[in-house]
Amino acid sequence: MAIDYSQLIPNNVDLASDRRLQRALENWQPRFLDWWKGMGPDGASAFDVYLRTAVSVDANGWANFDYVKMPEYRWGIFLAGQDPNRQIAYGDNKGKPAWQDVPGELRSTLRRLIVTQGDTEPASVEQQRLLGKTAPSLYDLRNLFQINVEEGRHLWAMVYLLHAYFGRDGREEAEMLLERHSGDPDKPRILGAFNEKTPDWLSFFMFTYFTDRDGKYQLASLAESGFDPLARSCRFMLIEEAHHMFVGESGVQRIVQRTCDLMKEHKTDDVRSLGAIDLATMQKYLNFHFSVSLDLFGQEASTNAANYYTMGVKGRYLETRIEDDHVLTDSTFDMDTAEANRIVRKTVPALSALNERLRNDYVEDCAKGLLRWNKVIADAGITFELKLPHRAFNRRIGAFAELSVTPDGKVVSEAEWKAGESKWLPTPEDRAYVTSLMGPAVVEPGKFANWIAPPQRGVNNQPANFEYVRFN
Ligand code: BYC
Repeated sequence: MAIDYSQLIPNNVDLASDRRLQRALENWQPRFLDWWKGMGPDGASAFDVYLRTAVSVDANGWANFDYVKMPEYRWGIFLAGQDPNRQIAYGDNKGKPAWQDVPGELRSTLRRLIVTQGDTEPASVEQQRLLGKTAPSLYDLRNLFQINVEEGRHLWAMVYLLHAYFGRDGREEAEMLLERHSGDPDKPRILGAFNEKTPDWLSFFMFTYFTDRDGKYQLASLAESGFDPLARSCRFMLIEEAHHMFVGESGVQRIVQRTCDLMKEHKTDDVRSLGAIDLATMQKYLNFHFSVSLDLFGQEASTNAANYYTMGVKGRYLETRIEDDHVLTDSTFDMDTAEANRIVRKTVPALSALNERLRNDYVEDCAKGLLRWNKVIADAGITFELKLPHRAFNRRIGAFAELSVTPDGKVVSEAEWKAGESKWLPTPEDRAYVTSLMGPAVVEPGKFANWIAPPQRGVNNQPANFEYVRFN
């Protein structure tokens, strides 16, 4: 169904036919806008930004570019097309028609998953609120704002589900999504990584590479949900998510490129003296963002995850392409876990290991970007390799939280770990150095901050000196 842009809330769910729901969402809309003005990109309301807005959910329609003032961006409700014959692909309900409404017994489970997903979206906008002040170029500023408005829309996607399918509880949860705030000691966001700071652009690119990629895997699992409106919402969100990860991957790559260029040109490892970010510091930021993002997958052994699967609420990554019985009651899974202060390999029931399985898919995907970054380093003739730390390193959630593990996977005493920490994770000094590079935003079209290389290509094939943001 085409998106109806004549409505106050653009949508492709025929909102006009349900007056109650329409009114409830129109009531939430000004609250969302207040939140955006208070917690969204700081001081950027009057800017004209070259943004992509979806005008339909099909291949031709979701990438429509024009200048928009962000508070006027048409946040709306867009679900991917419906397959009327869709069946639940796994668990006890395998083969039954997908649910168009929420089964009573799954109400609180589904609500909780939707709230957890929804909570991350505004959280990331809050985390990135101040980054516009130090953007390394107009190109990067525009990408930041594109991500921010789309995370806002992803919040809309979950709020629509809460309002449409969860009655009064859903409406209350939708209010709470605007009341919790990233890092707020009294009302923090639900998941750990979303209460961390994103104070500089190296953190931003690492976040969009590693943490948005958790988004990809969680959304892909929820896109397999038996609850069809959730599955269709997530399928459309995934299309937008791809750009966010591209911004992260290409952003880190451009920093690596600039650093390598300077190392070669000046025949030195000391790029800090040249105002760039050394590779060792990048490795520390990588270690931090990867480990924090691994925590987002939950416990290795999880009865929650087993129940979600068995009930048909949350599937595996690309569930329908996997060749097995899709019930998993007789299957096992091999994974690392912690026992008696050691990392041990165990064979466990596959159902209880679904979080870990998804984490495996994620880790494999994360490694691909490192291959590209390392190619830049190798092509420059520099002997250095960025590495993913061991998955037990620096964990707060799951079996490894109780162990002290080095990035190469060695279990050490707490004292040894503390002694090594400054080599593995960004120190206050490293953070202060990176922050010191974040000068006032570079606003001249085609110009870039000293510590990052230009992109290979412009947005929507625009030329290098394109004016992506007009400040007015
Ligand atoms: N922090 O059985 P477990 C994105 C809790 S990112 C705090 O493993 P489960 C985005 C857990 O709640 C994607 N608490 O739990 C990216 C549970 O509590 P109870 C976001 C945690 O449910 C960038 C207990 O520990 N989407 O979209 O299997 C920018 C037992 O754990 C954490 C989703 O996460 C944690 N990290 O797994 C913008 C999808 N981990 O029951 C956006 C929806 C676990 O004991 N969420 N706990 O009170 C889920 O599927 C699940 O909630 C989780 C947790 C995978 C997160």
